[in-house]
Amino acid sequence: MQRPKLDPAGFHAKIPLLPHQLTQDVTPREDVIVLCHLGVPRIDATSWEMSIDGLVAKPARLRLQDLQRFPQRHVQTIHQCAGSPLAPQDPKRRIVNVRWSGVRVRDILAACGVHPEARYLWSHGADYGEFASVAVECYTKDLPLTRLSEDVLIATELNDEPLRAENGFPARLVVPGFYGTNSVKWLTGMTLAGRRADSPFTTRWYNDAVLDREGRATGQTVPVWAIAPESAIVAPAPDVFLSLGQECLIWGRAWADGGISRVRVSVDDGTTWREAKLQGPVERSWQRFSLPWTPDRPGRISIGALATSRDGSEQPLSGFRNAMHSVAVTVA
Ligand SMILES: Nc1nc2c(c(=O)[nH]1)N[C@H]1C(S)=C(S)[C@@H](COP(=O)(O)O)O[C@H]1N2
Ligand SMILES: [Mo]
Repeated sequence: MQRPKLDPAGFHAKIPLLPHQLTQDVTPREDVIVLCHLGVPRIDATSWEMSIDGLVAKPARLRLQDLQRFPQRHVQTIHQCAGSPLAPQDPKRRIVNVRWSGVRVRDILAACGVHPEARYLWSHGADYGEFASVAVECYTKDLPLTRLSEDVLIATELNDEPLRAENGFPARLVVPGFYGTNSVKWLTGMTLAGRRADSPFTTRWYNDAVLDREGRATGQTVPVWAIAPESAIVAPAPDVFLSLGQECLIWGRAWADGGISRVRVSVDDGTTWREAKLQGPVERSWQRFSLPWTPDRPGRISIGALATSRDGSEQPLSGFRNAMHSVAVTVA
């Protein structure tokens, strides 16, 4: 396929919502984050096609009408950017919760006959150019085949409408529970392989240092795949005035790959913690947590929340991309 025009070309991002603005359970399409390392390819849907190759019995080329022959699936899920690959542990809180529709990658691969020695699925995007002074042939990511659960989709719709160009029109990968970086937009192809992909976005960036118990680097790395437990406070909003002795509701969103089992809230800088009420999840969505609170001392108060995932891992206080979110309010 000929390279599509990029408009704009180069890094392009829009992060429309801050945590206190995440008031809607499903984020409207116009408020969905946009994160493009290389630019926004403008693709003509009528000539779009993607390839499936590598360790398969029957390589394939698929057009949009071929995708439509597979059963249509939907998934409601958290969609989170892991942050800048140049400052990977800076908390950025680029999160939304949306509904994707499309076809299962599993169904497509079943029709191609995957060889038993295949271990990874590489996905390629139509974007190309330069990121952080590194020349990039195309945006490529990988994921382990064991992760191809039922809700890994080639999506053509976001919130029941066609994708916007910035979000991957006409077709993109969606890996619910994995950080957004893995969900390759503007798909041009997928390759079945026995090893990880050697793209700058799989080797040079998006690998976290593994630390030992004392927090020292071990020299090992892990790919930025599964979303770590995290929570964000929606209300109260930062810097609001609250009345002494008057009850208010602290509430927010919490999420992790595999779901959250508890959220604790502190209003005294972590000296004491109280258990919040936790809902959900609905499918792979974020979960709502809430705790009624009656401010009992005047002054500046910081509210913090920490989530624990169902597999028992805890959101850290600081130092990591999923570090605690806190909100300072004034009680008068
Ligand atoms: N082809 C391609 N896919 C991509 C990217 C990209 O730059 N190129 N950015 C990734 C990153 S870092 C994120 S967070 C998500 C963002 O998806 P969105 O812009 O639809 O919200 O897309 C991912 N898929
Ligand atoms: Mo991202």
